Amino acid sequence: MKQNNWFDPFYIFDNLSEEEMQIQKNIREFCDKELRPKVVYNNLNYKFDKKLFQLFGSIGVLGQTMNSHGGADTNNVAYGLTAYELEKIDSSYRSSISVQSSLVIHPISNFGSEEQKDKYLPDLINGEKIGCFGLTESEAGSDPSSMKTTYKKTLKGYVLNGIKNWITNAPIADVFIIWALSENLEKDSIKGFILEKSFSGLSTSLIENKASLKISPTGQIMLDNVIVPLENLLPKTTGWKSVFSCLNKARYGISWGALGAASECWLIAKEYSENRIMFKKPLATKQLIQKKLADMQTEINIALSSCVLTGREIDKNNDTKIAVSILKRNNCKKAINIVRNARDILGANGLLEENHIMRHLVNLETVKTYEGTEDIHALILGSNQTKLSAF
Ligand code: TGC
Ligand code: FAD
Repeated sequence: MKQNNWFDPFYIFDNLSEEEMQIQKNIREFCDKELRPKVVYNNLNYKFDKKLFQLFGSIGVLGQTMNSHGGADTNNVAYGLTAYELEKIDSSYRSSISVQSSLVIHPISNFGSEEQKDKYLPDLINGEKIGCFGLTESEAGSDPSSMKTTYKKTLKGYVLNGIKNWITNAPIADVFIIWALSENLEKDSIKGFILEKSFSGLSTSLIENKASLKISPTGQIMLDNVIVPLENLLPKTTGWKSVFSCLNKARYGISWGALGAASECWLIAKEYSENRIMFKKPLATKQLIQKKLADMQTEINIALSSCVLTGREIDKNNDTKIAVSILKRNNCKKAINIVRNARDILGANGLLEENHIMRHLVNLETVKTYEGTEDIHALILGSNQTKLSAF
């Protein structure tokens, strides 16, 4: 009989395959060496080093489930574990690999032509090129179909006009996946395009003073009569479900990542409470503190189990979009509560940057918002159950 392990009561990590365990170990070592020592400084200074993408590429975490063009060909549980380890350090790092893998490499590999795949995927996978995904606009967030960005067909290709807002990596990107509607803004006319930084009429700006996800550069993309060659249309998109297939993949990674942030803060709070003497005894001897730790352990482990189950179903190519909505909504909500309680256990010390918790807390405000807010996922689940839309 295996011995009970307080950290892994369901034997989740114990039951991973050898390869999954090795990948998790490698990513954890990479994070401890390359990311953890600089994260507090980089966060205070809004600093994202572009060269990190080459490092991410070299350890195989960009497009890691791809089995061509240099992808590491891992399964989806390994991809989840990668997101979990990266977000233990900071949600910004997980965001950068999520966007590149799920929102840039995935649409090119699934909806692109062979020429597009050969041209763009190798450099996106090895980290030489940085990608971004432009769906959201100032007045089209939860409802992207209200977008105003348009394409117009010409003899040579397409002309794009519009402004995308709140786009991860936009200010540092080389490759832009842009979603646009035809000039009459008909919802079903949605098409995806691959744009390059050098295209005339394309410019970006940085959103300054963002109080959350400070390491990750977020910005706007301005498209002023940008001429996009015919061969840069993503030819195999089939309407909105193609757009949403990218979001499903990103939301799955986010579900694991949020648990990474939560686990990190849980363990920081546990250790602190074991060492902090108050009322002449360690805080960890107090029932109220133990209840908080028990709640953290419970929510994290139940959520992790569901993440593994969902990853296994994705690997079987089963439809998991509802499972992913449940996970994205639940794990972000639970993670933010866990991190808030961890902050509480550290008292005033919980407010210090070097204790990491406040940074995770404010980051999770972004994570809870992007890729469908908590309430939008509630409405997705409600309409799926009742077949009645409440949007
Ligand atoms: P609706 O009419 O329900 O659906 C249109 C078509 O799409 C299909 N579909 C899906 N397919 C695959 N996966 C999903 N999750 C799908 N959801 C819907 C659907 O079956 C239908 O197909 P068909 O064949 O009948 O045409 O679409 P709607 O316009 O009513 O939209 C529904 C809603 C509100 C759920 C959707 O707009 C939504 O998810 N809104 C949230 C917006 C959002 O998540 N934006 C994310 C932007 S990217 C980002 O935030 C990146 S953050 C960086 C990072 O990830 O780290
Ligand atoms: P809104 O849609 O205006 O929602 C505001 C509030 O109203 C929310 O609480 C919401 O739940 C609620 N609400 C909305 N509709 C309803 C309804 N029908 N019923 C009840 N309540 C409702 N987008 C990209 O395309 N690419 C990116 O790379 C990207 N990166 C991002 C990075 C960051 C740091 C952030 C913060 C956002 C990013 N986004 C990106 C945008 C993100 O996807 C949107 O912010 C998100 O979809 C929510 O849209 P919104 O901010 O316009 O909020």
